[in-house]
Amino acid sequence: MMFKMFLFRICTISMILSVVQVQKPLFAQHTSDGIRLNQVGFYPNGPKLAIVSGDKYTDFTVLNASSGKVVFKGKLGPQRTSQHSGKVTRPADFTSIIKPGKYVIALSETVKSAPFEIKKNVHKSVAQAALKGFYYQRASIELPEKYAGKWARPAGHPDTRVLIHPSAVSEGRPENFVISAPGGWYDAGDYNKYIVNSGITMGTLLSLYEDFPLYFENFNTNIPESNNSVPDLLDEVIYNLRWMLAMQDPADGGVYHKLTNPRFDGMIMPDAADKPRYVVQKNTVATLDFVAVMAQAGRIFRNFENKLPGLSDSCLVAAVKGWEWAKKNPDVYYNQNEINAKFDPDIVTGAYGDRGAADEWIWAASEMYASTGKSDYLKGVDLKTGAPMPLPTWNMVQALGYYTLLRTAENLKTEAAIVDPVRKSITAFSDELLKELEKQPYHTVMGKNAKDYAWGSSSVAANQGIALLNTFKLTKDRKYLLAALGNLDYLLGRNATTYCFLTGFGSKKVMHPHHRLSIADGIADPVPGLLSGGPNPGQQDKCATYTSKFADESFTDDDCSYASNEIAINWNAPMVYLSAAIEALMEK
Ligand SMILES: [Ca+2]
Ligand SMILES: [Ca+2]
Repeated sequence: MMFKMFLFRICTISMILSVVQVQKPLFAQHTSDGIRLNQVGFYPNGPKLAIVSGDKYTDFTVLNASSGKVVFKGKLGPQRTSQHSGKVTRPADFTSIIKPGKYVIALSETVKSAPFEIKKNVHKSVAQAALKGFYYQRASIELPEKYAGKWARPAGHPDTRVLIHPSAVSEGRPENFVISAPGGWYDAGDYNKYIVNSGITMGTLLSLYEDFPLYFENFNTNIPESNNSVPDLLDEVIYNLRWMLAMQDPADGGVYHKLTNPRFDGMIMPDAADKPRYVVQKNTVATLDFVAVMAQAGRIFRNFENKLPGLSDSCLVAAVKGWEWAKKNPDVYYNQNEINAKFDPDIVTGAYGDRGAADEWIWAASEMYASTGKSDYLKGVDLKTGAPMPLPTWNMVQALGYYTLLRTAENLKTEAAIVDPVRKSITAFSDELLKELEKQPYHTVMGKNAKDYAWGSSSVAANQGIALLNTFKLTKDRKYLLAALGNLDYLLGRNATTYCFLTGFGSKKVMHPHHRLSIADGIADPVPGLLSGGPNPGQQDKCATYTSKFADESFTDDDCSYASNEIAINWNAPMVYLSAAIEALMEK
């Protein structure tokens, strides 16, 4: 409790300090929360839109940020009304400014936006930071200042002496048998490592590489592996891949659900953590997620055999063994409450309990087919293309399989009967998103439906962007690309909360994510490059600092808020994908 009070005091002091700091910069005394825009900036050749809240203004100007000279005068577009709050907004379109520079939007002498940039490669630093965010999440390793800057820290959670939990006992691995499974990324604001959530995260990052391999030849994130002539995106992925490989029972191919403390660590740094760690029950969902990741990784690393000898083979062998285990054990589900009723110690960390594996079969089968060319893997798997495509989430991954079937169809000469319905499904999903875009209060497909503001809504926006980009690839119709860019604008500030959701970026920054590393390190700035979960009207954390219950505003930049302001690897991965893919496509 004392520790909590102490933290509270630090937060209060840093809040006062940040208020003082805000008053210093040139334009900040006039900076208005009423002008919402991508706070990072815009492409010279791209659309440029700000959203003005309220109905007080009819005109706007754009000023050169250093000279104050007016460079553009415009009329605000027609009024729109938020379906969530009933509040009105008007768009300010300044697409016609194509000259690179720093600008400010003004509604009056005193009501102005913070400065923003128009420049080429405007989101490259965003994409690099979002990928670097994974480096900061690395377990079991020291982060030296050379790579981590002021967020340098000693190693923690070595995970070289991990116990077999009684729920995970098998022949040759009795209770409390010791295995070694070091490395990998911390999952989120906590320090545990979950196979299911690693699944979608790895699939998203590996797909980014497969979709844009050339872009990553020149994409450096200043990590220890930056000069090894393997793309840094893949180096980062390998750090988690090697941990995942250690989570497979070598005797039978089944994969443990997670590597975890029984209870969450306190708000401490990793090197202060000393609780025992366990692997828990092998199950079908975790194993199929593992299979999909290993199949995809094995396929990609075939091209790196001289730099990473044997890695591709190890992944493909692990994938086949996992597939065989899942075939023999098709309905073993992780139920934490049941396990706790039967075994000790009780495990109360993130459950990631998923009671439906039909989507994991689709994803795993698609990856196995794509890596082996053997269509037998798809036999007997219902691709479920008759129903609307569900957006990827940690427990609903079939779209990851669709993207892979789409990506590899030409090379594999996949039967039209298989891939045509997949193409239709992805396109139908995007067309549904685009309906009535012109009526949306922030002119984004994100937020059209209240259900978009689920837990981790930022990842909904990013994953919608990925679906749109896949549709752009299919159709070459630029409207899908621009709608994806609109969701990136949403994440970087064009939203009802006024925040830029990626730590370290924007004029209105997230400063207090629910993230143990950022809370415990004593550094005012949070670890950079992490995507805050975003608005979630569930408000399950019951934090006292929410200022609105409206779905699109239900966010608080407070470290108590695990429901709206946590970070997580499965949210960061689509942010990396969206920002990097937009860079690759807009700068073509
Ligand atoms: Ca590298
Ligand atoms: Ca599932």
